[in-house]
Amino acid sequence: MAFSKPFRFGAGILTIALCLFVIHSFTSTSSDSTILNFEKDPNLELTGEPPEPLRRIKGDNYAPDNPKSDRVNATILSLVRNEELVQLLQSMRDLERTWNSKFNYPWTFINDVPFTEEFKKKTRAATKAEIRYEVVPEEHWGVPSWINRDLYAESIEVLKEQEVQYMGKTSYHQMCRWNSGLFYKHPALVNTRYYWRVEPNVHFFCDIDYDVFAYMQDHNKTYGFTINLYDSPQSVAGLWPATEEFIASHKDYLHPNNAMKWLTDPGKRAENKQLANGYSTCHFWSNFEIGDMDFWRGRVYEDYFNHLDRAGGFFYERWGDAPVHSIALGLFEDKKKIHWFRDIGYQHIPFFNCPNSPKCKGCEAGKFTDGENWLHREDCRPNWFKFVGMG
Ligand SMILES: Nc1nc2c(ncn2[C@@H]2O[C@H](COP(=O)(O)OP(=O)(O)OP(=O)(O)O)[C@@H](O)[C@H]2O)c(=O)[nH]1
Ligand SMILES: *[C@@H]1O[C@H](CO)[C@@H](O)[C@H](O)[C@H]1NC(C)=O
Ligand SMILES: *[C@@H]1O[C@H](CO)[C@@H](O)[C@H](O)[C@H]1NC(C)=O
Ligand SMILES: [Mg+2]
Repeated sequence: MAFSKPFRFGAGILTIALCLFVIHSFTSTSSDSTILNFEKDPNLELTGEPPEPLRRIKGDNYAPDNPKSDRVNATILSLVRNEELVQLLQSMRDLERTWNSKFNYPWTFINDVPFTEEFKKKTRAATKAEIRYEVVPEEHWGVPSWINRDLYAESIEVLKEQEVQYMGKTSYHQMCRWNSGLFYKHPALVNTRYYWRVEPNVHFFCDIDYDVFAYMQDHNKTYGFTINLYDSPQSVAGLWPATEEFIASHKDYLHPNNAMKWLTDPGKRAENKQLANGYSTCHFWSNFEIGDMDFWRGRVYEDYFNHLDRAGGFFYERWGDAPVHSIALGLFEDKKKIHWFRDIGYQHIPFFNCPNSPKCKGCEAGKFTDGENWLHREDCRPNWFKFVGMG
C-alpha cells in the first residue's frame, strides 16, 4: 500500500498525538486521584487553633506534681501489649514532645496480661506525668457465653474467603468488642471522664499549646477525631440492619440534630453502602479518639451496645469499634458536639491528618496517605464536611 506524502505526515502527527494522549491520561489519572476528593483540601488552608476559650500554661498550673493543677478529669489511654513497647515509646515520645510535656496528663496503660518490669521502667522514663498500669478484667475480655462456637468457626471461614482482615484472630475480635463497649467500665477509669486514645507506632507532628481536654469540656464536645474513612463493608454487613432494628424499638433515642445523612449517603463508594446494607461505612478512625466517656456510659449507648453484643456481630462478623462508635455518635449525639481536630497532626499507617501550620514538623501539609495511590479512595472526610462542616 502506498500513501501520499501529506497523508503519511498526517498519520505521523496523529500517532504522536495519540501517544501523548495515552501518556497524559495515565499520568493524570494518578495525579488527579490524589486531589479528586476535594476542590481544595482544607488541610492546605492555613490552620490555627480552635476558638477561645483555650486554657494555657501559666506558671506551674500544669506542673506534674501540683495537687491544685488546672488539669481536668482526664487521662491518655492505651490498650497495648508488652511486645509493642518499642512502638508505644515512639507514640509517647511524639505526644509528650508536642503536647503532654506541657500539660502532664496521666497515662493509663491497659493490657490483657500483666505488664512486664521492662515495660514499666521504659515507659516511666518517657514522661514526667503519672502512669497507671492495669489489666483487663477477665469478664470484659473473654468471648461471651452466648456466642455459638460452631457458628463463629463457620463465619470465620466465610469472611476469610471475603478477605476480611484479622477475621481469624480471636484477640482482634475481643479487642474490638472491648474498645466498643467495655473500656470505660474498667475500674481504673470509672472516676475519669475524658480520654485520649493512643496506639503504638503512631506519630504526632504539631505543637499543641492549649489544654485539649479542657477544650472538650469548655466547648461541650463529646468526641474529637482527625481522620474519617470508609470501612471494609464485608466486616460490617449486619451492623446497619442490627442498628435499624434497634432504632425501630427506640425511636426516641435519635438525636434531633443527628448525622444520619453522613452515615447513609453513599458518597463516592456506592458499592460500600450496598454491601453494608445501607451504611455508607464512613467512620471516625478510632485509633485516634478524644472522647467524653460519660456518653458511652449513658443509657442510650449502653442499650445500643448491649443490643449489638447480643446480636453477636463482634464475632460472627468483624464489627470494629470505629464503625460502632461512629454510628452511635452519628445517630444519638448532637453533631455539633463532634469536633474535627484539624490542628493535631497525626499518622497511623497508612493515613495522615497533616495541617498547614508553622507548628507542624515532619509531615507534608494536605498529604492523606504515603501508601498506594488507590488509598485516596478511602477518604470519607468530604462526606463529613458536606453534612456536618468543619467545626
Ligand atoms: N493488650 C492487648 N492489646 C491489644 C490486643 N489486640 C490489639 N491490641 C491493641 O489494640 C489496639 C488496636 O490493635 P491493632 O493491632 O493496632 O489494630 P489495627 O490498628 O486495626 O491494625 P494495624 O493497622 O495493624 O495497626 C492497639 O493499641 C493494640 O496494641 C491484645 O490482644 N492485647
Ligand atoms: C470525673 O468524672 C467521672 C465521670 O464523669 C466522675 O464520676 C467523677 O466524679 C469526676 N471526678 C471529679 C474529681 O470531678
Ligand atoms: C456548654 O454547655 C453549658 C451548659 O449547658 C452552657 O452554659 C455553655 O454556654 C455551653 N458552652 C458552649 C461553648 O457551648
Ligand atoms: Mg493499630
